[in-house]
Amino acid sequence: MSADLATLARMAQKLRRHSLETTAEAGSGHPTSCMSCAEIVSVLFFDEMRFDPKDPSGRDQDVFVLSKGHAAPILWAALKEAGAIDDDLMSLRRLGSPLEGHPTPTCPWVRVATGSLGQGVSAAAGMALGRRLDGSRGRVYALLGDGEAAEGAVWEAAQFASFNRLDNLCAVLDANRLGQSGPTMYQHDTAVYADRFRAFGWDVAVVDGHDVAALRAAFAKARATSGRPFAVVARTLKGKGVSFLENKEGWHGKTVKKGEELAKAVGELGDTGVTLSLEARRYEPAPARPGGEPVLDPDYRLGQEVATREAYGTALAKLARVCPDVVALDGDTKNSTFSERLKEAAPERFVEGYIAEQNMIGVALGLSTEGKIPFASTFACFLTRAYDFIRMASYSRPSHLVLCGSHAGVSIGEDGPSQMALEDLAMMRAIAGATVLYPSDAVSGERLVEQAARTAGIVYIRTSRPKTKVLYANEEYFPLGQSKTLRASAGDRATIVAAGVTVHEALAAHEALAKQGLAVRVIDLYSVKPIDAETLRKAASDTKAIVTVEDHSVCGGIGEAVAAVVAGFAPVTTLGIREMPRSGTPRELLAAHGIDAAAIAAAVRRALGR
Ligand SMILES: Cc1ncc(C[n+]2csc(CCOP(=O)(O)OP(=O)(O)O)c2C)c(N)n1
Repeated sequence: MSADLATLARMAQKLRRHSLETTAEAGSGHPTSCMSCAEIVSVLFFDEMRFDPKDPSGRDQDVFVLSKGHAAPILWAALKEAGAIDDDLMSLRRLGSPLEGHPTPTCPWVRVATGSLGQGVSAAAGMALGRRLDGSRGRVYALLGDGEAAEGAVWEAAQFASFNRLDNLCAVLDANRLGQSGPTMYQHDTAVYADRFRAFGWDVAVVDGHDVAALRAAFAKARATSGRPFAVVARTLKGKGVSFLENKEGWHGKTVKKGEELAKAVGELGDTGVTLSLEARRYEPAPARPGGEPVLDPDYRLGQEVATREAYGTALAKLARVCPDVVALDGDTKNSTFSERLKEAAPERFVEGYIAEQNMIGVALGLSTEGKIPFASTFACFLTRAYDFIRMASYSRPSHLVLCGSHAGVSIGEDGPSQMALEDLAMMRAIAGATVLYPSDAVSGERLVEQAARTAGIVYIRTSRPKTKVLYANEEYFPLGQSKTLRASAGDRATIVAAGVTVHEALAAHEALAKQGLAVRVIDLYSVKPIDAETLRKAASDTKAIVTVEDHSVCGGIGEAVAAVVAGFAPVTTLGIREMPRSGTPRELLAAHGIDAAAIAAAVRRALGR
């Protein structure tokens, strides 16, 4: 049963009171950003959304994404008032409390971490898409700020949602006129936002965001809209309800002082004694999802020439056949990354993200919260522009989120530096909890795709453009945190650690050095993170020198990863990209940057003083 309008309005005042009191207690936070959206949150949680307050992970119910994550206190207040959490609201921002400064899934009602503005609508679109794929009826609501709407990614998401006809998605824009350090671009000109959403293919209602009846009517209209997403543009006042805060500059991220100031603010809110008990409201159950084990069977011949990017696509298509939860996304590079092979195998599970990488990662994250195993691919260099989305995704602790970056390094050749990923290993290694994989041949490529589907959290797979020889038998396994020692003997004087294309250069260097009577060990570091510290340390104590070689910047890549684990055991020489690359053939570039077989052999001799 829905609450009456007067009760919803009083609940909004109560949510304001909680926001003021909890932030005052914490001594930090954003009460005025909560106060502008109090009616929006009240109407959503206590009238519009269907959910079971006892079941945060339940399917078949509506979900809420607080894109303007700094308004976390009002989310905690609404959840508490709804009976969905029993945490002490006064523990806001205290170490150990799930009620953090910005939402994270430490609170089970939070599906994606927010607080880096401009990301919530992408994640919400991914959730909406996942629901459609599953035939589940739950709707998705995302609340964003007007200042936040200056982020380009918001409009990437808007475009994606209408293109994909996500009519189960509703965005609410809390247009309170003020940002952090001053007024927002368009202040209270709500027509600008409405026009923008319409231009991006959404249906829109512009409302007074403090009028609960108008909000209820807008949400009803949104629910009744089919074929396109719906935006509620709500004109509001920051700090609404308290005379010395309302619509005033200089109060963003500031709390009122406990004592007299807080008492005055709370006094102005009037009656806040309302309580509401929410009954569980959910949709009829969606069809059960069929399961499937990610088991692959590579089918390659030793010595066959196959690019790892192609092996990725082949593996992905096979995976889609055995695993119904696997979904692929790509940023208009599917014919280069070979993710198009999944599209051929299971077209309904291929999501074209077009050239909007930030949104693609946000959508992939949203899909993962719906139980999907998303594989998102593009040229590795273009993932760098989505790094903030990747960073935030790690705080969302996704069950699965696989990213594949193809065209790694200078070995792409003629296209030149704009298309070469030279920073991706550094970037992905730095993500807490991420797994970083780097196949050198088609078999390891396929096996690492299999591993990625089984591995929780963010997994990065780095693939290469040139064809490389198959090195491994089809039966070979590639466990995380291990490596493959491809050449070893009791008389090894040095160890070469390589990955991807440089494994093949290292093997050629091994041969050349052997002809000169110098035995060297060769290690394929396919699991860059977690790293095989044991094998590396043994090699470092068995041999006199370690030479690492990578088609990546020497900063933050394999060399530094290896050096960190063998420090104190053996000296490390790192070969990698140190200078700005140019166009050229792959061969020329490997040589020019000192990472081909000849350069490796020379580095080994130097390291051994020969
Ligand atoms: C990407 C990003 N840039 C900057 C910030 C810092 N910041 C936090 S809140 C805020 C202002 C937000 O304004 P608006 O979206 O209008 O939200 P309001 O607080 O007014 O509701 C800023 C700049 C951030 N969190 N994320």
